[in-house]
Amino acid sequence: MAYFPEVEKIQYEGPDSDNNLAFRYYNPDELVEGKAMKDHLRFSAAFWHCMRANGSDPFGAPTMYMPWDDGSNSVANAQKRVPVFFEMLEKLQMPYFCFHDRDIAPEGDTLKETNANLDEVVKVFKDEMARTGKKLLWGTANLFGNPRFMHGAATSCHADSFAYAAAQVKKAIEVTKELGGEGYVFWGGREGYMSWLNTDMKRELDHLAIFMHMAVDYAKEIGFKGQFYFEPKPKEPTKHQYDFDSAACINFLRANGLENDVKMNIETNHATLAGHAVEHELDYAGSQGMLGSVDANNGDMLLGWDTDQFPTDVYLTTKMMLVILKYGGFTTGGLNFDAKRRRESFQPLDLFYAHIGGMDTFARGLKIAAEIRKSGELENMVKERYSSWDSGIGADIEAGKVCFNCLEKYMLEKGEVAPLSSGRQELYENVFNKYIK
Ligand code: XUL
Ligand code: CO
Repeated sequence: MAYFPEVEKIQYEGPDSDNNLAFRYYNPDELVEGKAMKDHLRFSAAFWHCMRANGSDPFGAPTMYMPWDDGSNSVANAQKRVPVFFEMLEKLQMPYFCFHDRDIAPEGDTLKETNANLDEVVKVFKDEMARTGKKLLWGTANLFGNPRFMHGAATSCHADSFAYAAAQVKKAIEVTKELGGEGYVFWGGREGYMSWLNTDMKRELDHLAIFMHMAVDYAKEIGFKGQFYFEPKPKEPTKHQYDFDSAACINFLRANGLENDVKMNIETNHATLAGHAVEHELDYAGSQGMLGSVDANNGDMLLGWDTDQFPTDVYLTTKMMLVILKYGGFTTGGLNFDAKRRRESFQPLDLFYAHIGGMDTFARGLKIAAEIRKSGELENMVKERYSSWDSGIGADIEAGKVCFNCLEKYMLEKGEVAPLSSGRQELYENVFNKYIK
């Protein structure tokens, strides 16, 4: 169409295709475990990375070639970006998108003006959504960019920053509802601290809980039915982010009575920064009944920051899909590409190569994960590893039938534990590898 004339709608052509503008694995209607791939994967593109990441870094100027953008901070320019984004979604067969309030519309001089700007751009989103049938996976608010949030937003030492953030999130939830959003994400931004010396941690954490409760209450008040998510990230921009990882976030939610209203949005690169593998983060959230959605990307093991690269590692996506399938798949959530092109990949066409790669890598991971599950080989090995819990003393412990006294008696009679079995990590890795085809 208008903005990407060199790209036709991307079609599935199969693994042997030589066409780099085709899917080799993502075949939206193909059934995997009885469900269409598109319904398993629920792909989403991030407006901020696609339309606003200009390629600048701390050492260099913007590099991205975006001929549709006049570079100004006007509402008209913000509106012009929207159909470009939707043309990209259409050509990629991408069913969902996500946005931050400040990515889609510029701030004005007052909150009132800023809200009015947002409304003007939201109108264009509504039109484009109606025209294309694309849907909003989740919305969120940028509570970290403006200097008024330099000390944080909900956890700021300044009450006014908290109040502004609340007003901003109120509006962002309203807009998300207006666009039929299926979720709303809290990501800490600057909800953390740099120096312990100047920080009242308990007070900040209490404020964060008050803030999230207000958001949840307001959503109920206006009838917003979308799912709330909390997105962990251990550092960057602050040294100690309160939303460090799944375990820390879930502890915070439970400690503050938010566990029934908020699930987790797990991002691969954030898991890595926390010193975890993403499958660990997903499984932790899933095991607690809180696996909601995924920000799909990849970091660079040699760089210690949030590089937000597109995922191209089939081992990674296979493990991710194994966890996601294990917990029954997505309901409200999906795979949102919170990923951007490298600054050297500056041409519009690179947006397509980037997303095609990410989509294909997840589709391939899904198919391999389904094969692994179908064979039951790995599952049976794990089951066998824990078999001492299926009968005898193990089953009694799990059933809560025994106490320390009984276990002492049992062990005094037995004298020593039964022979242990090998962990066979290398065998597990070999078996897993066997399926990567
Ligand atoms: C930041 C990040 C955010 C959240 C939404 O690292 O991942 O884009 O996904 O605010
Ligand atoms: Co993210």
